[in-house]
Amino acid sequence: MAGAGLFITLEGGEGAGKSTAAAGLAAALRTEGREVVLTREPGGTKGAEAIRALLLNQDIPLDPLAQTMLHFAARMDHVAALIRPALARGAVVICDRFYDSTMAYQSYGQGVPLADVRALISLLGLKPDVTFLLELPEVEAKRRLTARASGTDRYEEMDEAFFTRVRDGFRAMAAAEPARFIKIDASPAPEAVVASLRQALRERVGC
Ligand code: Z5A
Repeated sequence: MAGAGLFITLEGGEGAGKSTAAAGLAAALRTEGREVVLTREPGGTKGAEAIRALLLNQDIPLDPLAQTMLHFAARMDHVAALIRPALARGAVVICDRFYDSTMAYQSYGQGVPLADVRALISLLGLKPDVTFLLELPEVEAKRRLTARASGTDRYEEMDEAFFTRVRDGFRAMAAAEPARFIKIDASPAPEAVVASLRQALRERVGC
């Protein structure tokens, strides 16, 4: 495990319900008396949130490798200032997206060589203990996002083929690392999805 705590990440396509499930899991664990740090990427610290604003702004063109470096610059600060200290004091850290999103979006989606992202991961030196991959049919994810009706960002502007590559990328990563990834059906109601996460966590790490 990462330090004395437990590092959990949630991954998947946009609208799969990651943020909702992460908040639900955090609430469940807090009820059981655990200290939980709930955070997200890109973001999580003041510096990383400033980088997030640049990364999601579709009016500022950025080369895919530059986006990759910015995602990792934000992540380095997030890990150093928030995640590592929390793990060191024994907290459960739940992070909405982490480096698997860079693999999926920048490598599988935008063509940045996987080896470049792997080199940055090794520089980071921190791996999640458990990664939940939330899977939801595209049509249902679109329905949820339309119902939410928020503004669009750089990545939401991409075409269908991009999102297919991202989805295939997540599946390939989950297949390559079955000891870390847990696939979750994200189509039931929010409470049922949280119950699946809680149960899977108990089975996988006994927590
Ligand atoms: N990105 C990247 O390219 N490289 C990287 O390294 C990283 C990220 C870290 C961040 O966008 C973008 O950055 C993201 C990838 C890229 N872009 N895309 N595409 P973000 O942080 O703004 O958004 P997101 O991560 O894609 O998440 P999201 O759009 O907020 O979706 P979500 O967190 O998976 O879903 P949600 O907010 O929990 O739920 C969406 C709606 O569905 C909402 O109205 C809920 O009330 C509803 N919902 C949730 N769960 C359910 C269930 N179970 N049933 C019914 N309705 C539900």
